[in-house]
Amino acid sequence: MTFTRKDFPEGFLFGAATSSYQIEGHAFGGAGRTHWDDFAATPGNVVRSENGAVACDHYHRMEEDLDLVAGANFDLYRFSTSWARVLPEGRGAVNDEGLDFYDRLVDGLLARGLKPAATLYHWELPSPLADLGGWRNRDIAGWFADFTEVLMRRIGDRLWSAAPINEPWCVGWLSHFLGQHAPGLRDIRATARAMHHVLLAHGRAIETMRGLGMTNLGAVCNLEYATPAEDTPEARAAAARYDAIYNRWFLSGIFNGQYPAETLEGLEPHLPAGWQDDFTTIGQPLDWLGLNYYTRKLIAPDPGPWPHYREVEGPLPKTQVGWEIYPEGLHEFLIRAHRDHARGLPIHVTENGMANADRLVAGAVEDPQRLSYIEAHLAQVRRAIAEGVPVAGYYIWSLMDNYEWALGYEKRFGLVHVNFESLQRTPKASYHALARALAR
Ligand code: IFM
Repeated sequence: MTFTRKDFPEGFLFGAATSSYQIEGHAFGGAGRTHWDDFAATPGNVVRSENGAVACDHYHRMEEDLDLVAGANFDLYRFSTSWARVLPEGRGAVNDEGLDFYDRLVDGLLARGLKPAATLYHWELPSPLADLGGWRNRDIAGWFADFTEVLMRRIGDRLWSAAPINEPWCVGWLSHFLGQHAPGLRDIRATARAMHHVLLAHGRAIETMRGLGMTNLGAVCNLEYATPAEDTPEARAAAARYDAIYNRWFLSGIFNGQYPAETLEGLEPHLPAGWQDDFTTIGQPLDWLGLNYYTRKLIAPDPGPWPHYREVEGPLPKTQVGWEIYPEGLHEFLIRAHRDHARGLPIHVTENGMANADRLVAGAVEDPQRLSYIEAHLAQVRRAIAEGVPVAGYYIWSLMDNYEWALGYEKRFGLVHVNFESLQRTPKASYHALARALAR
């Protein structure tokens, strides 16, 4: 490692991140069915039709996994909670076993001196709510607020931070326009509604948590840097449209009380009536902003229907999932998010990391590519801090190899290798290097 903890401001937080459906094992502990179980059971959606029924069996191995977080000298663990584990039908009857699980998780973190950073929703919508239209139905904001209340009455008193929804772009665009995530729709009207309702639900959850007296509440958005594929006005306009849909819709909605003009061009006719009146709820004051950053895209104009662009293969080195490695994009987004949206709020890099074709050889995993990736992105974080951006934390995706959604189990993002047959955990070289760099 080319850095240690001392190269960052006093109190800067280093963390590891995971999510419920990707690690817990949804077949265990009385969790209800989710739209990811349905999506994965439909041939062609997920590599080998794999699902999160067992995943890393974190449900039964939680203590061992929390020891791994502490063993790397992290300050914080970012986890998510499954709506369907707490409320198997999405509404109504509570699964006490599910609440007990998250209660033990929070206590286990505190016992190890780790800060619990919770995200309420990381994509596993209960199937009975999907039957009612899921994110297309405005009522989801109320259902989500009710889930928030049930869960946070139980664990909210001991959390270090909480955010309602992980990566609203994935909930809205990736799942309803591109059809690559559950529920797998490709429908512009569904997209517009999901893109709006996900922010409304975010706002209602913040209101609910404030009502319970909780503090340190934030939002977690994923951003992807858009580079024009050629030096033409058309390509620049296409990249700006991509940027508006991916990056600015959510940040502007939450912090600026409006949606970007380039997105309204295509989505406004499909938004629900009265959408402009929801910005007071959507814009509930926050205490921090979380950014998830991995890559950039080269964008070219396209004569087809709105949004009139297409992605072009880029020349930079790529990770196991084919994403170009472009650390400068993280610097750019930290500057932009501070200047245009968060305006002085602490910013946390809530996810950053890479998938690599890691192999266990003689009991060890050498992953120098991951170390370089982390070092390069941390260098951009330090650059932004030096330029006055209040970056307060950096969390690695992910603690361990896990279920990479439509890509199944073969893409390895973890600091810890998981053998998905035996479920044995083996810390990789990057884990050991981080543990040394973060030693107090
Ligand atoms: O695995 C995902 C995670 O669920 C959300 N952010 C990006 C990660 C890598 O694709």
